[in-house]
Amino acid sequence: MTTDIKAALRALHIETPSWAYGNSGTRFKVFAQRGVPRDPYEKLADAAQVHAHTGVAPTVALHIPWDKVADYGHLAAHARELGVGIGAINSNVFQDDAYMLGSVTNPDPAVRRKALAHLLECVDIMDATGSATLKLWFSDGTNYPGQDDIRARQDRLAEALAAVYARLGGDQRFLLEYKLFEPAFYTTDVPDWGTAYAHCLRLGPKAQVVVDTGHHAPGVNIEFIVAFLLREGKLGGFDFNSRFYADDDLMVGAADPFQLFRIMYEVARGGGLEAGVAFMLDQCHNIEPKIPGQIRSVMNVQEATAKALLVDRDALAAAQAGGDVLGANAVLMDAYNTDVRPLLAELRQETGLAPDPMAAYAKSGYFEKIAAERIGGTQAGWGA
Ligand code: RM4
Ligand code: MN
Repeated sequence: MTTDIKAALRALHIETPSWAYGNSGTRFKVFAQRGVPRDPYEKLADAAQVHAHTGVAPTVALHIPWDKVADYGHLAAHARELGVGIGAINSNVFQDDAYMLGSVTNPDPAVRRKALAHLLECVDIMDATGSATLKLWFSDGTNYPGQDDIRARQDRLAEALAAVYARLGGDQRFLLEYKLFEPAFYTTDVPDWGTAYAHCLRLGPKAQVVVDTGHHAPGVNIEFIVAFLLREGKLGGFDFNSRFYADDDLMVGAADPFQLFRIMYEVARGGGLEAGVAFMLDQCHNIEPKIPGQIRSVMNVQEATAKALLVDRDALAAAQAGGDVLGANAVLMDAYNTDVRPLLAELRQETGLAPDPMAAYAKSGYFEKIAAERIGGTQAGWGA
C-alpha cells in the first residue's frame, strides 16, 4: 500500500508560475522584496531552487509578455541546464489599452484581431520552447447592463477559440480558464466551468477546462466540478491557490486544507493523477518571501495528495454501498486526519533530498546570494 502511495507521490508534478517569483501586490501597494528576479532567466533560476529542494516541481509556467525574451529556444535550453523545463504558456490579453472593452470579445474587429494574433504568438512560443499547454484566461466582460450584447460576445469568443484550436499541433492543447468576476463586474464572458466546458466540448479533445481554485463564488463545491470534468475527460489542470474572500491568490492549502484534500481525493478517485492533469500554482506572494512561499505551497499540495491516497477505497465503497453515512464519512476523515509529514520526509530522503525542504532552502544561502547579487536593473513584477 505505502509503496503504491509513494510511487504516486513521486510521479506527482507541480508546476510553479514564473510570476510568483516577481514582485506582486494589490491595487493599493506592491511591496518590493530583496533579491527578486530582473528577467525570466532569473525567475527560472529561482524556480529551479523549488525543484531542487522538493523534487516535484520540474516545470515552470511562463506568462507572455511578462516573460518575453528574444530567443525562446535559448530560454528553454537555459531552463534545462538549471534542471527544469518550460510548462504552460499563459497568454495575456488583459493589460493592453486596446482591451478596455474586451479582447477576443471586443465589439471592434481590429481589437479582436490583435488579441487573436497574441494568442497565436503564444502557440509559436510553445513550438519554440517545447511546451504542450496553452492557458487562456480572458478578463473580458461588461460592467453595465446593456453595455454589449451577451450573445454576440459568446459568438466572438467561439470564433477566437476555434482559430486557436486550429493552430494547435498534434501534441498541444489549450486550457480554458473561467472566473466569476473581476475585472468585469456585471457579466464575464467565461464566468464558470459550464461555459468553459461547453466551448471546449464543441472544439474537441485538445480543448480542456482549467480550474483556478480562487475563481468561484464562496461556498461553491469545487470537488464536484473536478469530479464531473474528470469523468468527461475535460479536466485539463488546476491553477492552485487559496482564498478567504475573492481571488486572493494566497498559498494553496493555507485557507482551507480540507477543501484541498477533498479536491485531491476526487482527482485520485477519477484517475486524474495518471490522466495528464496539470497541477499548476497560480499565486502571488505579496508579503511572504517568494521561493519559500512556493516551496510551502508545493508541500501543501503533496500533503493533501498523500492524504487523498491514504483513503481506504474498499472500506469507503463498502460503507457507501451499505448506506452507512457516518462510516463512509469516517473513512474519509481518518485519511484526512493522518499526519503524512513523516511519510513525505521519508520519501524525500529516499530520493536523496533533505527531509524538510523549507529548512534546507533556508540553510542553502541562496537567498543571501541573490539578495547580494541582484542589485540594479528593474525587478520583475506584473506588467514587466
Ligand atoms: C488571472 C488568472 C490567470 C493568471 C492571471 C495572472 O486571475 O488566474 O490564470 O494568469 O490572473
Ligand atoms: Mn489562474
